[in-house]
Amino acid sequence: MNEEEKYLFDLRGYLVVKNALTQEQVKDLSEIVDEKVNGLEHHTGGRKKRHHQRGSDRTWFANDDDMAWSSPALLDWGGPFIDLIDIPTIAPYLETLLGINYRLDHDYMLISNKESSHPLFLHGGGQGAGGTLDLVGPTDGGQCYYRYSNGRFFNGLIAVAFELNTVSPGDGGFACIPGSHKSNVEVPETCKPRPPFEKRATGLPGLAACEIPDFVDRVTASAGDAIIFTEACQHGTVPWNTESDRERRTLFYKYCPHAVAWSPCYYNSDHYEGLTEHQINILMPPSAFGPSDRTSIIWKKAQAEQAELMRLRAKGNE
Ligand SMILES: O=C(O)CCC(=O)C(=O)O
Repeated sequence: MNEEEKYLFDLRGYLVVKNALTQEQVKDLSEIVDEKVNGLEHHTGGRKKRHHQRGSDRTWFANDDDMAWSSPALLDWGGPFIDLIDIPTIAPYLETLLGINYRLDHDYMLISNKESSHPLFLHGGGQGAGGTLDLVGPTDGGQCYYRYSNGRFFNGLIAVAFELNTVSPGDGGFACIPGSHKSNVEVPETCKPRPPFEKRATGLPGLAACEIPDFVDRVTASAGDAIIFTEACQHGTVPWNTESDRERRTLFYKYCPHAVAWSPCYYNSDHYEGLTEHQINILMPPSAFGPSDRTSIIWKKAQAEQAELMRLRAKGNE
């Protein structure tokens, strides 16, 4: 991360990393998304509708009988999705913004197209500015933080958003209030799109594209670019322009310092094949000790016990 990028990240709370993915990676990932998304089509009222999300913040299971740690994740799609855990074009940014012991907390995919045009819901916000409107604002214990001191960045959560298709001006997509990661004042009334989480119902109004204030940056990117942002920066999704023939396909990989956890579910590195030592460390559950020998013994044991349980259950079902 060069000096200009450090300056801009501190100033605005986000950066666009050009060509974070090679065109070959974009192609490989897109082909898998095509295959999986078609498989996920479901019917609503006689009309075929595409699921817009896969993976999750890992706060829910796909099935009631899912085992612990098996909440939906993009990593389950394997291959190039596993590679993204730790790629050389992104790793130096994560090290600078989070320190060397960072972990992947959760991942998900967002697809926007002609059929999906949700209102803007801004969330996040440094210094508690997200307030009670934030998803985890009332409960996060201050983990949505941004700080720079003694020449180091400190972030409670860093999102890496890989764009698989180009997002041009006017399309919609990622947007944020630059600098809001350092603001001390709550988001203005004009940007309060939804009531508190517990009072939400579907279809509540947010901000339509035409109502979005000028101080919100609508960020464009080319296929293969990655938008890196701190969750402390107020951000959200601008409704997709239904006139656009393009589809937005974004893969989010969200990282935090090793001692921090957002998701109540952890990855189980046994579920994925061919991981490097560094990838295993990045998937480790949280602790203030980082991926040390002491902590890995504990998690290896937990994973071995889960494997044994799966084996016994499978045997019981024979
Ligand atoms: O890129 C976007 O559409 C925003 C996604 C978002 O709000 C989030 O991941 O928290």
